[in-house]
Amino acid sequence: MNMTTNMRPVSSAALKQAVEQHLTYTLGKDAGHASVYDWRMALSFAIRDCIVEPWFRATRSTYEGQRKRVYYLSMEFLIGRTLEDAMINLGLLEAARDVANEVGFDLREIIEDEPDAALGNGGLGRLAACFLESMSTIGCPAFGYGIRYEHGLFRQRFEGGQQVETPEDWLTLPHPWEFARPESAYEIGFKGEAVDGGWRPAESVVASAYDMPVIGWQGRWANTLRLWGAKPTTLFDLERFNSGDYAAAAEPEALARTLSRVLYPDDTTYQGKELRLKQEFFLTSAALQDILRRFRTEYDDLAKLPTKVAIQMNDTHPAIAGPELIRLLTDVHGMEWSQAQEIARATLGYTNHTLLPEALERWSTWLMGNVLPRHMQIIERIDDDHRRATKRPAHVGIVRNNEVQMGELAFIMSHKVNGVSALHSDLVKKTVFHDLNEIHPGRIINQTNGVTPRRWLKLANPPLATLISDKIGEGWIGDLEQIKTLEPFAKDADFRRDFRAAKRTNKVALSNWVGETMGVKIDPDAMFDVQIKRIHEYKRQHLNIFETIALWHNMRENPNAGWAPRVKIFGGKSAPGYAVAKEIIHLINDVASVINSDPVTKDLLKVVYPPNYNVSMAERVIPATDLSEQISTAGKEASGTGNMKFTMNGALTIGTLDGANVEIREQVGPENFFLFGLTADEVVKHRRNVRHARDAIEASQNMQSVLQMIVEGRFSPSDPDRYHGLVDRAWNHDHYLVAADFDSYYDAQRKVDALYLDPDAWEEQAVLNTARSGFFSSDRTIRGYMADIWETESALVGEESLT
Ligand code: TH1
Repeated sequence: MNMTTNMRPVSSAALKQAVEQHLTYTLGKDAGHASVYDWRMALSFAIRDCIVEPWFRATRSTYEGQRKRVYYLSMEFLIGRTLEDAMINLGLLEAARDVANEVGFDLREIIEDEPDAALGNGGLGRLAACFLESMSTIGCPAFGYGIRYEHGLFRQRFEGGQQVETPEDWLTLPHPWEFARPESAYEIGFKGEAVDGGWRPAESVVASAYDMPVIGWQGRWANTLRLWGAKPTTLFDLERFNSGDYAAAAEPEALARTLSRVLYPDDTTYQGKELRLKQEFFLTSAALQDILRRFRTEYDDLAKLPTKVAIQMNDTHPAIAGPELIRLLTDVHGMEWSQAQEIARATLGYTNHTLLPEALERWSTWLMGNVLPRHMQIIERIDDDHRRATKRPAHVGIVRNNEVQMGELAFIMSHKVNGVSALHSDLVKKTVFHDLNEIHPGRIINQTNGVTPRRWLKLANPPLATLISDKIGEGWIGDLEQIKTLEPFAKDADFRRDFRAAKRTNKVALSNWVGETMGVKIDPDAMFDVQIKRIHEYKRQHLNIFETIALWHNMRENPNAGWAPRVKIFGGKSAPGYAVAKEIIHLINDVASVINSDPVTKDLLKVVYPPNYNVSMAERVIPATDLSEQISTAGKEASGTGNMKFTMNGALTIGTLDGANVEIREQVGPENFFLFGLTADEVVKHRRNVRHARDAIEASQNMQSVLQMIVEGRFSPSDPDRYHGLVDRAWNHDHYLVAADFDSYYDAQRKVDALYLDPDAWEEQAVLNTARSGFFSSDRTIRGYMADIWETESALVGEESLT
C-alpha cells in the first residue's frame, strides 16, 4: 500500500524498513527475539522520524515569517498515549498495521503497550492536551510549557471496594517521544532576600528542557510541548562525600528532584503546600526565561513583546507569571516599572476554570514572602498601583487577610480573562470577579471549551468514523462543522441501522473487556449508562448511585414493568485525602456487588466500576456509551469536556443546566437531551431554606427507601453502620442538593427507559447528537482564543490542503 504524507511517501515497505532499522540499531534487538515492547519502541522511533521534518519546517517558517507565538503555561498536560495519535495524524495507521502483521504482531497490542502520560488530574489537563493538538492542526505557532513529573497521577486499585493508590511510573521505561535538551537550562531561585531592586535567592535548582513534538492533522504543522525537569545546580557535595557523609553529599540532588517528582493529585482543590508553590514558580520562571531568551534572539526591543508573544495562564497555577515577568523586565533587563507592568499585561491572558471556593488559590503572605521575597514586594506594588488607579477600597485587592489572592493577581495582570462555557463566564462576571468586572468592563470574555475530534472520534471510534467518512467524506476530521451534513441521515432507516451497528461493535468490545478484566458479564444489548470523571460531591456520583438503588428496588418489586435493561458504568479517581469522595466510591462498589449477584434482576441491571480510569479507558468507554451522565449541581461544573466527547460519539445526555451542558442542549436541540434539576439561580434560592434536604426527602417515597436501605446495611451486611455518616449528610448537610433533584432525575431516567425501548426513535436522536456536535471541536475554541485573546493568525492560511 502506498501512503503519501506531505513530507515523504511512506509505503508499508518503507515503514517496515525504518522500523527494522530502529529495532536493530537503536534498540540493538534481533527481530527473532523482539518483544511487543521492542516493536513498540521501534515503531515509535520510526513514526517520530516522520514528525521531525514538519516540526523543523514549522519552526523555520515561524522564524522566517517573524510570527507571533503562543505560549500555553499549564501545570497539567493529560496526554494519554501518543503513538496511535501520531500515526493517525500522519496517515500512517494502515501502513503500520501492515508492518505489525508482517512481523507477527497485532497493531492493537503494540499500541496498548504504551503507558499513558498521565501528567494531569482531569478536565483541565486534558483540555491543555486537546489545545496543543488543535494549535498544531490549525497552524498556530505555539509552545506548551509544563513540568516533566516523574510520577503522573497515581494508579487506583480497589481493595474491598475501597480506593487504594499506588505510584505511577511512566518514566521507568524509556520515553520515545521526548528529546532531552540539556543545553536549554535555566536557574530557578527560591527564598533568600529581596535587595533593593533585586533578589538574592538562598536556594536554586536548574530547570532542564525536554521537548515533545505535537503533530497536527495531516502532518501539516507541528508545535512543541516543552516539559521542565528539575536538576541540582551542583550535582554533588564532594567535600562531604570525601569525609564519608554519603547521604548528605547527595542532598542537593535529592532536594532538586523533589520539585519535578510528583503531580499533586487534587482536582479543583488546593492544599496551600510550599512544594506546590515552588513547582508553580519553577514552571513559570523557566518558561518566561526561555520565552525572553527566544524573543531576544529575534528582536532587540522588549517593548515589542506583546506583538510577538502571547502567554496564556491555564488557571491561576502559573499566575506568578505576572510578577515574574515584571521582575525579569525590570530587575534583569532594566525596564522601567510602569512600562514593564503594561507590557506584562498586554502579553498575558488568564483562563478561569472554576468558581469553587476550595479551588481558588490563596497563599499566605508569610509563605509567599518566604519562598519568593522579591515577588511579594512586586505583588504589593501591583496591588497599590491598582488600588490607586481605580480608587477602590481594600476589599477588592490582591492582598487580603494576609493572603495573596491568585485569581485577583491573574485578573489584574491580564488583558483578557476568559471563562470556559457561556454560563460559567456569566457567573464569573457576577460572582468571583464582580467588582473587578465593573472596574475593567470587557476584560472578561467567554471561550467555550472543546475537544479534538481526531482523538475523540477518529481514533477512539473507528467504526463510527468510517461510517461518517463513507457518508460525507473525510472533511469533518479537520473541520468538524462539516459533520452537520450528516443530519438528513437521521431520517434514513439504513443509516440508523449502520449507526446502531457501529455502536454495537463498540459495546461488544467493551463487554468483552469488562468480562476479561473484572469477571462481570454484561449484555451489549442493555443500555450502557456511563458516568466517568473525577469523584467529587459537586459532580454527584452519589445521586447516580442513589437512583441506581431506587431503580433496583423498584425492579425487584415489579420485575415485569417493562424496564429497559441497563448497565451502570462508573469510572474515576478520588483525591487521596478526600474522605467523602472515597466513601462514595466504597458505596458504589458495595452496591455493585449486591446488585450483580441478585438473581431477580440479573437480566435487568448491572453495575460496573473498572478501576484506574484514565485517558485510554475513556477512549474505550465513550464510543460504547448510550447514555452520558452530566448531573452536577447547576452552577458548579465550569464546563465539562467529557460531555462533549459523548455527544460527538452519539450518546444521549441526561443532565442539568450546568457548564457546557447548556450549550450542548442548545446545539443538539432540547428534544434530543434529557434535562432535569434545578437551575443555577434556583440552586442559590433553594439553599436559603435550611430544611431543603429534609423537605425533599420527606416528600419522596423513593428517596426515603434508598436512604433506608443504605442505613440498614443492605449493601454492607458485614458492617451495617458503614454508611451512617453518609446518610446523615444526605439529610442534614446536602450542600449539593441531591435530595432536591432526586425525583426530577428519577423521572427523567424513566423517560430515558421509554426511548431506549424504541430503538428507531433512540437512534434518530443519537445521530442528531453526533451531527450537531461540530461546535465542540477544540479547533473552534482555539480559533476563538487566537482572534479574541492572542491576536495571532494561522501560519497555514492560503496553503494548499494536502488531502
Ligand atoms: C476543570 C473544571 O472543573 C471543568 O468543569 C472544566 O471542564 C475543566 O477544568 C476544563 O476547563 C478544572 N480542573 C481543575 C483542576 C485544578 C484546579 C482547578 C480546576 S477547574 C487543579
